[in-house]
Amino acid sequence: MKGSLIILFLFCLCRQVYSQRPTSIPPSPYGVTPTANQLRWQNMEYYMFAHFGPNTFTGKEWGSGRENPDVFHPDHLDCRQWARIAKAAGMKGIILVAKHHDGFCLWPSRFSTHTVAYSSWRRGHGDVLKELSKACMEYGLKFGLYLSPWDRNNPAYGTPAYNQVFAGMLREVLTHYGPVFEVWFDGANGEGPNGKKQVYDWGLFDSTVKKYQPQAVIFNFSNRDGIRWVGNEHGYSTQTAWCRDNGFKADSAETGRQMARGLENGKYWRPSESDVSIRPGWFYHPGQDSLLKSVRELMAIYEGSVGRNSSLLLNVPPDQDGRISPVDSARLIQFRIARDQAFAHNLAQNARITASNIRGNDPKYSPGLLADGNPATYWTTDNQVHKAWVVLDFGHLIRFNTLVLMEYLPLGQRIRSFSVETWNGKTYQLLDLETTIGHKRILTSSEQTTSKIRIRILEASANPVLSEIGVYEDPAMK
Ligand code: FUL
Ligand code: CA
Repeated sequence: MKGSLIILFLFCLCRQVYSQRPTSIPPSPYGVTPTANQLRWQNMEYYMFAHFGPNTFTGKEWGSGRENPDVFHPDHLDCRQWARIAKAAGMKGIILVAKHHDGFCLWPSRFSTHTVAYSSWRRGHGDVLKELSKACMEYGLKFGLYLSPWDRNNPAYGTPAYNQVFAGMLREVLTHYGPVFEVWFDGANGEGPNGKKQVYDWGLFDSTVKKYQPQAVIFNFSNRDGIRWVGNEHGYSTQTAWCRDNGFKADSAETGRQMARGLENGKYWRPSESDVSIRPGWFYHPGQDSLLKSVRELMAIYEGSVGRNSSLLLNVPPDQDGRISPVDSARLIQFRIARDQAFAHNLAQNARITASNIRGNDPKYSPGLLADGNPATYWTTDNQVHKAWVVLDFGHLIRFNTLVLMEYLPLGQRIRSFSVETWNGKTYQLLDLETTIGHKRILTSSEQTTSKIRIRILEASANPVLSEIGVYEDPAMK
């Protein structure tokens, strides 16, 4: 009898120890997860697009491919100025349009006669990629490249030989200018000089990028290290936005909204990128100097892209001198100031944060880590707990109008719906009912006065893993 009691006691003890231990090991990843390249890219959030080429001088948006290379003469080209402005604007990199649909190469490609080498600009010795890649390095910015597969100049376009030409061009730009963080393939596929359309060899283009720049992410036609298009050129993602989709199909009939939204259980991790121009056109046209997006519009775009689990690729086209014009640079800096002011002081840092469940009761997963300013630390729950809440108790009344939430993506995107409530002294009142979070979610509201905020995770496909919460009072919205 005594012996069996001891055995029972030991059994209970083991069960206790066993049932507590597994929960404090980190959660397993859920579903498809990002690669290290994609994670690094998602953390960049905001970077510059630079459309520059013959169109800058001819006033066109789509060049014919028949322009005289001499039209390209940025007499005061200053790529360091671009980099200096991008840096001051808070951007993390610059993606240069190295070849647009007109086929003109901003580097001396040996696969074409429509290049800087055939222009009288700098007597044929100019190379924009060289200057910009160096400037980016100097200013600690990442360097990316846009290349249009559609080529209205190349005589081989429309024949299988062109795929080799394009792969050769890729090899040139990916081997001469240092590390490239993103390669941007424009999907446009029109007719070339012989009236034919090209059947693109995406597999070849994809493997060429991976061969020479294995750390690069690829927009938009790849399933490995892929980035998807957000489906519009206005800079807006949708409220529900998943990092996954079912991969690219060249003849996709997906609508813009479907592209922005992605798929909860898609086969590939392919987060979206939102490309938009600060001006009406992608290229610089002097007549558009008074038509720049306002700071208010840019803030709305930022919240609609970065704030909806996408990234913001903002086009700021250099002018005919080869410089970013003063109106554009002034607007970028005003936008930076507006963001700095909006996110100046995270009130969550002074709140006491509690949660309905803490994984294994382990301080490693404590809700306090939601306001430590470090996206690498997170709060999470026991495996079986998919619904949970966190409360931020400020101890006194605070005012806020902006809330930021971040999901810890190395473990996959899990949260399907959540609510935000404020304490009115007696009960919690619903402020917002939302769906996905992803890398970052920014929610704005009218000015709220409260002493407590409760965030409830209502549905998640696995235990929720949140890395940061921000509570702000944007003075511009008061
Ligand atoms: C489109 C192009 O046709 C535009 O000219 C621009 O480059 C934009 C970013 O992509 O497909
Ligand atoms: Ca954290």
